[in-house]
Amino acid sequence: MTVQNYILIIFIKNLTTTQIMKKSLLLITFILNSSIFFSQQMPIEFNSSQDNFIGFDGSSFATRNDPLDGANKVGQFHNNGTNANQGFYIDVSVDTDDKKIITLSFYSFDPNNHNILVKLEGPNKPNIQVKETFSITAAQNWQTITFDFSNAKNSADGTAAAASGIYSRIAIFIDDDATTPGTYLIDNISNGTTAPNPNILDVKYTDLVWSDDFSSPGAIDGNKWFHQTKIPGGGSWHNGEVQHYTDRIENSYVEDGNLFIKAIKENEPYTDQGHTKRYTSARLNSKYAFTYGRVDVRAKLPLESGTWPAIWTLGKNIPEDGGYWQTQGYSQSNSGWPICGEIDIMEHGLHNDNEVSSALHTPSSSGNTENTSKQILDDVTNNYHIYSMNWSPNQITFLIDDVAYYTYKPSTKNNNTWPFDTEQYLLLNVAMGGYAGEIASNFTNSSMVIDYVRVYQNVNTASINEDFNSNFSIYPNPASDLISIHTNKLIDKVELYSVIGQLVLAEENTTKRIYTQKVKPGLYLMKIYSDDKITTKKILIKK
Ligand SMILES: [Ca+2]
Ligand SMILES: [Ca+2]
Repeated sequence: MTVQNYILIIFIKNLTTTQIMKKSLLLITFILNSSIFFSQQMPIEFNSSQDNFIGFDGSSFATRNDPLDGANKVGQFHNNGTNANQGFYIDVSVDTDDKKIITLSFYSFDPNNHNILVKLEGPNKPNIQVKETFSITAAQNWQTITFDFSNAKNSADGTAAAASGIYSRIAIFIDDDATTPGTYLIDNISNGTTAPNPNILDVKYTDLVWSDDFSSPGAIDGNKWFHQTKIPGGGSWHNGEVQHYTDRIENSYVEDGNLFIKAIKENEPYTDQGHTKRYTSARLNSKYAFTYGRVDVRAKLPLESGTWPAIWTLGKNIPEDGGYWQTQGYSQSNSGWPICGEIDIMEHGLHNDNEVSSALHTPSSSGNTENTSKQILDDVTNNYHIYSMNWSPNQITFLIDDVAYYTYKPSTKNNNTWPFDTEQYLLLNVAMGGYAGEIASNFTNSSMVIDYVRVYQNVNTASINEDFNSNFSIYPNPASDLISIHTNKLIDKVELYSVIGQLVLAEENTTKRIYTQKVKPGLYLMKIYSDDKITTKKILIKK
């Protein structure tokens, strides 16, 4: 390449950039519209703030509790009666190719006859509608109304028009053609598709990369575990806990294939680091840290009042004086808790007996326990349960006995909501008192008993990569309103980029159908994220 040609290319690039700048405002508006549009799927259950209808011509919408079930959220639809065509709409993707029946649950406070007209709108096709007139079987109760869109009518001229393809908006008219004021409730607007399971694992980690099965009796394995014993400043552990953590074999040892972390009420108060305490226990740090993967811990738990067993992780960069990774030089002064991130795989002692909890601590929750869920189990002291955490780049899912029960997946991931793209290490401990409450006066000792700790990742990526691209095909190509992805892999995320590198569409579901009605014609690159890997496909959108 000559210098002159080089300059010419820079000139062309600059020109293109200027043109892009002029269009950027339009493009951003387009992207925002797209993301709002594509985020909404059937069924509409009014549990999300996105399930928000817009009333027009004197109608108004709100969400409220179901009068018959306070735990259920429903939509409240109000007509003020000033206009015979008043109604409500929501932008939602409705695919009518497979299923042409729409049902909704309707609740009337009055016993009168009503009609409901449901209209499906565009894009780029005639609006169609179905109107059902019905009597109220029982006032102040729910009944299901069914709309068959294989016998729909063209909204413009009333001719027969069966639904086909994907519609982008549902409009609902209650007492269409009448100026009847009234307030009604609607729930479960469905076309037979099921809501995606929020707890589905997006990545399955299968390669054992680190573990301890606790098969050698005696002291814990010092190659794998570190005794964290140094008291934080002030002479007490956090949260008002009353124990010393020690490296004595009385407080942590391996026996019968299990690790015992034993909290003890000492006969003679125990003095360490100049502080005398009545209770001792152990707090282990793993000498292994990792980013993403699955952790399985099979354990039995102490249940006595005031005991607080925990299986959890902290960021390796936490500046905690006396923590293993701090002693190894990894501490960063600007990564104090909760900036370092904390993943609580299992805690017991904070709720009812046999009620365990999982939680995340991040800067966005100011360290508070906002992102949390709990489960009541069967006899956590005498029965082993497997406490697991599945941590991918997209979500952290908690499982008990291989059943997923809680997923943390913030829609916006940044340092505040998601300090989880760097290494975390494991902690195992039994605290006493503090948030776990008063210790019973007759407490003597009690143990968390751990059969194994296992960490899985996907390490055999080299062999997978060769075949990885061939696991995915997209069709049709060129595409118009819909791109289907053929694969038997789980999909974490799909992104569509224009040839100038602008993100025009992102889908974080595990969907294999990508709706592109609002994507302009042109050549695009589709990035498919799966199993921590990315494959890129070219796709032409034609209209
Ligand atoms: Ca509902
Ligand atoms: Ca074992």
